[in-house]
Amino acid sequence: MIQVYVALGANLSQPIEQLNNACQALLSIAEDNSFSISPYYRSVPMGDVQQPDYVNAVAGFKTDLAPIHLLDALQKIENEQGRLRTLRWGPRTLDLDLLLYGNEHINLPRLTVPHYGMKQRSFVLVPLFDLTPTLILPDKTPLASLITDCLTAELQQAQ
Ligand code: A4P
Ligand code: MG
Repeated sequence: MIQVYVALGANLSQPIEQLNNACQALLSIAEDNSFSISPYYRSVPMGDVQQPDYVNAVAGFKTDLAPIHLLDALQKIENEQGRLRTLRWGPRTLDLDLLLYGNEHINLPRLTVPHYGMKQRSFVLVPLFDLTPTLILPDKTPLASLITDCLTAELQQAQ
């Protein structure tokens, strides 16, 4: 059984309800008693598209599903909650990104793990830290140091 982490994001059609529904669906694919969910955070949209604020969270659970089957299951949940794929980085009812699959590095045409953007996104790092503050990423970076880097990157040096 593998410990996995999934990022949840929504900014359309009652985002909090979207996340609540997604949790129910994820619970049904998680091994018994392994599911946990971070607090929900409101975050400003990343990227240039004008769109409503997001609600973001991270879920952790254990699974026997192979990586690509887990991705299939996540995309099925997205589709069931009315996800339309239009604009890249555009608004969505539900986005489920596979952040970590144990300590594995995965490079398949449909799946890159760790998720390519996770190290720069405070709306992913902070809820992940809520679940597992001592986490070390597969490349041996401590999660806590990524959060410090992310904060520092938001400040500009004056001189
Ligand atoms: N894919 C590859 N690796 C993965 C993975 N680890 N997890 C492929 C999930 N999917 C993965 O994703 C496009 C393709 O990525 C999938 O078909 C899958 O095979 P998508 O969900 O269809 O498209 P997308 O989400 O629009 O693209 P992308 O690049 O994944 O967008 P992001 O990075 O998810 O960003 N601002 C805030 N504040 N909060 C947010 O949550 N999210 C986005 C979307 C933009 N701005 C945001 C937020
Ligand atoms: Mg996505």
